[in-house]
Amino acid sequence: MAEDQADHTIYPVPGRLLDPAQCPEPYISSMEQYKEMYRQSLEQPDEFFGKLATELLSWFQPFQTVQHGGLRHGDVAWFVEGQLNASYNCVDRHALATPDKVAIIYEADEPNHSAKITYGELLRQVCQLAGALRAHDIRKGDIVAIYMPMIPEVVIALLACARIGALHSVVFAGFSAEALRDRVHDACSRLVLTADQGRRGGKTIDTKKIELPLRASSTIFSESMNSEDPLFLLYTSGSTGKPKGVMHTTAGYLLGAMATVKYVFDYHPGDIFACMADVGWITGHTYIVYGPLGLGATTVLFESIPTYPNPSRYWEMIAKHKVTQFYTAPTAIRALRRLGDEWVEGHDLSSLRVLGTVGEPINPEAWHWYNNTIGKNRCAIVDTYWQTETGSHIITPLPGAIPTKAGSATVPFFGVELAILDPVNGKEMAGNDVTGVLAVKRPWPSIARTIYGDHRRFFETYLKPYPGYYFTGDGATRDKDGYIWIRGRVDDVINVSGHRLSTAEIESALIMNHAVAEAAVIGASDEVTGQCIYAFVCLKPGSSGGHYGHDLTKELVMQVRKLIGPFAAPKRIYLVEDLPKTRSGKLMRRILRKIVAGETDSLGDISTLADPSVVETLIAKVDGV
Ligand code: 6R9
Repeated sequence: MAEDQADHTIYPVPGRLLDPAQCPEPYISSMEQYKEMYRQSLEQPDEFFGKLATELLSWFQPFQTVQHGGLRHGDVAWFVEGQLNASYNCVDRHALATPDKVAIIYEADEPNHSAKITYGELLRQVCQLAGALRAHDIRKGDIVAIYMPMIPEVVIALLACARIGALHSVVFAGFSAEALRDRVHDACSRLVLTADQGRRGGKTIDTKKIELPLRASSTIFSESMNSEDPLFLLYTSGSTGKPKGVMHTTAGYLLGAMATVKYVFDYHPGDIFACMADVGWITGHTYIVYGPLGLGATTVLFESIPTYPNPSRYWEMIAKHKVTQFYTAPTAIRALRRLGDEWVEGHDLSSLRVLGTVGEPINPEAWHWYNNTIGKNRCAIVDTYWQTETGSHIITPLPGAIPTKAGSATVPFFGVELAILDPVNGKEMAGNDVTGVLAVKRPWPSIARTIYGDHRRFFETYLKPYPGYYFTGDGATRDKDGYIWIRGRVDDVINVSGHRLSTAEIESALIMNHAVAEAAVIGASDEVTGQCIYAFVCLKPGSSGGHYGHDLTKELVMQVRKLIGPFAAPKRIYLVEDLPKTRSGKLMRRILRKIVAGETDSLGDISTLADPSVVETLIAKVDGV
């Protein structure tokens, strides 16, 4: 791997963030303070997390044991004996203290249809739905599937389930009926909560009618839950097999969500927190709902898409609501960068302090654009690495403390003890300047506890590959300064003539070309070199066509040779209109691999693609060359 090709320029914490005249004082304001707290979190975890859980959460009954069990046996437990309720923590206590504070800013598909919901109103609505669920005989431990668009009712539905101790299982509203059915069956859900329809980008998305009669009801008291009672299931696809119902429990998950909103986004009272994910994904669960509401923050619920009615939508919204923390995915950043800076100009982005990204490695070009054009070099950029299974961030910079590098997720969060393992012998690779698979050496509060109904699969996927460790499935480098660079899923690593290459790295090299908007790289089998590289390249508007296309592929090959090395040069480059991506923006390289291998009759599940028709177009393209 050519990790030494990375740009190691260090970007210090922007001075503005440390100037009390301009910004609230960050909770962690130096590298030394981070190191000291991190050390404490590992050396005295009971004290560290016991204190944090007492400070951030409200308990019906206090815990006595901070942590129990471990990764070797897959019996992790936190805050044992404690009793609490997530809905009480996210709603009631704030409704009591600050009933008129805005809890949710609903930024509807149509920009002029926004609405605000206070904590007092949120409590009323959550109680109303919780009462209706009880009237339908939904009880503690039952599973309720939620299939709803990005409207306030989806947040209310999550909190109403949590209130009565039912587990929610949100199925992204863009999934097909078939995918919904699989997930409802797997979880034996007792009820499906849905809405009439949603709107996105000016289009109507039909879901269904709400089945539930809502009666005006008085306060529904929240159920007292044990710390380790399950809070929700969330289905996520593995590299093979049917989707897994990842299960999170109450106290540890909620603590992870709240602690990271506080420290990673440096949330202060009065901030306006805007996470652009869909509630159907873990990012929406943790950073639209549980994290911000747990802290009593104002959270933005964005129903639309970044380009509706035009590509200024995000920036207009930030200016309108004076957003302080903004969180999105690299794919959105690249798409907006490609459309040009004129869509950003003229919008007042001065309220922003922290800009976050999540979901995939961010290529340096996109990072710099985010930092310069959106952040005006006066905001912290937090590239947050985590997974559905980790519940909350596990590797990330902290705004006031950690200098950044473009494309590195930097350092572990509190309580997360990382290890880079040799993929062949499973041995830990000590020191800096090492590349291997990324694992975690001990449990942290928000780690998933199991896969619903299949603890064996949980164990075999995450705990058995490297006994004693949680295996992330990602490759990573710890560079000379101890910073972590995520290399992508280990199944996306390509081995050409014994050279290990990361797809992300070659893609990053391709995207440096002014004509390129996006690139996807896969390994194809090759008689001589074992694997060779195929690249699918999406051009910026106006860059495609004719002879230019031919010369461009040569130019791109040269560019990769120059930036990484001759062994990394793609053997073939396809210029394409679109790439196969999931609705959350993840590239499905698996599909490209199958197409290239001619295995188009075994493409597997393509129902999660944002646009399944791209598959046919790609097949035609590959066959035609
Ligand atoms: C939160 C979320 C998890 C996978 C993960 C990794 C990739 C997420 C990343 C990142 C590089 C980051 N990933 N954040 N890769 N840098 N900052 O996305 O959860 O949908 O479960 O995906 O996403 O490959 O293993 P999930």
